[in-house]
Amino acid sequence: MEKVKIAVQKSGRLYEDSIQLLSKCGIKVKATPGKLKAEASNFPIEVLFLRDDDIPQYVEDGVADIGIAGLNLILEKNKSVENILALGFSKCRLSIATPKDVIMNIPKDLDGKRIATSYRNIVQKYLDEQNINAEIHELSGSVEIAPSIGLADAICDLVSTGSTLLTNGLIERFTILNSEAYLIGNRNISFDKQKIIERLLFRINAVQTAENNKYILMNAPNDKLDAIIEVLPGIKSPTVLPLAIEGWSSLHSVINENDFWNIIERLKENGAEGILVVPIEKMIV
Ligand code: PRT
Ligand code: ZN
Repeated sequence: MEKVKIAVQKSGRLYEDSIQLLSKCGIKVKATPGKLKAEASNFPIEVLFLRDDDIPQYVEDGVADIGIAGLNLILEKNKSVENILALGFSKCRLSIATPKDVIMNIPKDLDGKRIATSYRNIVQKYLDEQNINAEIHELSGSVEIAPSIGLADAICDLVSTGSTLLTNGLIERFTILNSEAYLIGNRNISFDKQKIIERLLFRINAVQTAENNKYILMNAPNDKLDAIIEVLPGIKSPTVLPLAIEGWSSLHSVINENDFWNIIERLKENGAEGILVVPIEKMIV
């Protein structure tokens, strides 16, 4: 039977979450250290372990059918691949930063400046869009030290906690891209492989939906039920079950992570008691 080849970073910031995603989808992959390939034992997929920089090219060429890489890298490499799905991990931003004595209030202040970066293409596109004339110095690493050694006035690099900028005396000025890991795919996938990828996407979707939702249970006096049901969304509507005590019910529902605290507060105000919140492992709607 045909197998889908998925390219995953072999070590680094994307590795753990990529493998964990497959595992949450019930796909068992036994990675042996130093080995380039691993086959899943219970799903028609083969994992190729590569440097993240090579993943877009391998997917374009069809050496891998799909792959996981950061949006920053995908856009910088600018290969002909399909961006299938945002995966929600390895979140970071690509930002312009400068030492504090450089005046930098609006992007146009970059005019005439030298910018050190490993993201030449993304930065050039940004400069063109903003009609800014600046010089790009391409560096493959340690971009954050460029201003202190006099190589550049500004840098454009990935930021997550901001501590690297802080230790190097740099201030984050403008974000030019918000990035996260994406699933990318080759543009000419056979019908059989497409079917396998659809099965994988179905599972990823169930995992993602579950992570964005919580199962909630609570008790309430029957005369408060209407008000509480008003607050609870649920997939269709909340489940209401009678408690052993006369005049009380138990309500079960699913709520979204985003309005979680709002809903809890309103439930309490409306007379809910003994509220339990439980993580959901998979959710198929
Ligand atoms: O060996 P290989 O080429 O495969 O790996 P790599 O060293 O090129 O990549 P890796 O593992 O460092 O990063 C892989 C991907 O993780 C990146 O392409 C991003 O999509 C994502 N990511 C998320 C990050 C960060 N957060 C991040 N903070 N990549 C790099 N950084 C670096 C940044 O460049 C800077 O040096 O961390 C520093 C800043 O971090 P803070 O926390 O101090 O702000
Ligand atoms: Zn890399």
